[in-house]
Amino acid sequence: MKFAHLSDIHLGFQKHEALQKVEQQVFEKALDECISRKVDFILIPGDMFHVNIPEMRVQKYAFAKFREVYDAGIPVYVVYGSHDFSPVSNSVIDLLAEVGYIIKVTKATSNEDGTISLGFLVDEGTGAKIAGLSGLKVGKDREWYEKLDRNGLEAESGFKIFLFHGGISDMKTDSGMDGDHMPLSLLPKGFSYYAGGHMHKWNHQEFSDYAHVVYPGTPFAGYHADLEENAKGQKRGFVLVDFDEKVNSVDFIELENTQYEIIEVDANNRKADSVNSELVEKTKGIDPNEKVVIIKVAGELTSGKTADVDVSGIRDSLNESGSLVVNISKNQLKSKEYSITEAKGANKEEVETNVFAENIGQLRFEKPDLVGEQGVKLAKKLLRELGQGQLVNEKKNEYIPRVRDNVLAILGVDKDDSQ
Ligand SMILES: [Mn+2]
Repeated sequence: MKFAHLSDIHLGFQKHEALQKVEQQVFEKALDECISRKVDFILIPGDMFHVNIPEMRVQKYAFAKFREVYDAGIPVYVVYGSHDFSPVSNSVIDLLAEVGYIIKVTKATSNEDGTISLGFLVDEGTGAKIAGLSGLKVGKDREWYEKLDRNGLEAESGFKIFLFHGGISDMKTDSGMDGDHMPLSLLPKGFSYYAGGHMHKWNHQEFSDYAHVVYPGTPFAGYHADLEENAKGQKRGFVLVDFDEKVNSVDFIELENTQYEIIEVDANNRKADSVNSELVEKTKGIDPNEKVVIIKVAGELTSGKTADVDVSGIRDSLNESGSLVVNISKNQLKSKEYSITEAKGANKEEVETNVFAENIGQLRFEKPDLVGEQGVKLAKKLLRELGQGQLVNEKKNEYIPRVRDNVLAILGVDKDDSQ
């Protein structure tokens, strides 16, 4: 007998059309694999969707695929994740459960003494007993697990699977995106398999009272950092488990997603010009066609502004060379000469004025309007204008020129000069 374990699919996460396609393809490939390998059931412990109600495009292909799985007679057991759950509203998972394509595992009852009991669900085809807890928003999980009546769960005999969504400190990896963790000891002991969700990297470990604790990780990407990991060679896929009275094997089934190139530039103690030329040089050295290109510039420039590291030209040339998507990260780029000093104030207005006043001294401009008190006034005017939202009934192609023209007027720049 065998089952598949998938998690953190995050359907609907991708915003770029090319990546949305990959996201859908990987998901469909994973479930096609489950069908063709004739698994007895599928486990999905959370974050199947990136939000509780994803856009209709995503719901449509998810329903179509789960319908195929249903028609193949394969039950799908799920618990909620932290992303596809909402405490105040329904989730698309509720709809999938309502039509019978998936089965929600959590059968919790609160006892008078404040503890929580969990019931088992028995998979008809195999007799496997399944219990589990959904992931909740940060901090709440632990409370639930602390109240959990573990004795009842541990006393049950047979082949038992525990589904959970959350980080386990004993399983911690180097990845910084893991968030909150709880100790493994909060989970009931003696289960045959612990099907985890939440951590985005494939991880399988064995402990004395916890036979197999497994995270398949995301099959593609559910955070921006996942794409970067992929570019660096992180394998993605799902887990296939062979079992009878106990687990016989746990295999990682790799799924291809897309191709990547990553360019990293260390800007530490350098000038923007030299960083720019390294970027151009490194860009020439890659073949971006049909690939996701990730560019990371980090470190502290000796002088100039971080905006002097100019990536727009590189983005254009990569796009022209047929790259699928260009992701540029300058979040960790700083400059020694120009760094924003924090400032305090009694209200928003005062904070803004003080931030500008504190920092404007760093600018070296000839024009008197751009420095000193005049400069602060101008900056505040610009901020007010740029902070304006789109009006009701205003189209984007009306909104953008409106704000742009007003800003140019404030700067005293002729509209035609700026083209
Ligand atoms: Mn996740």
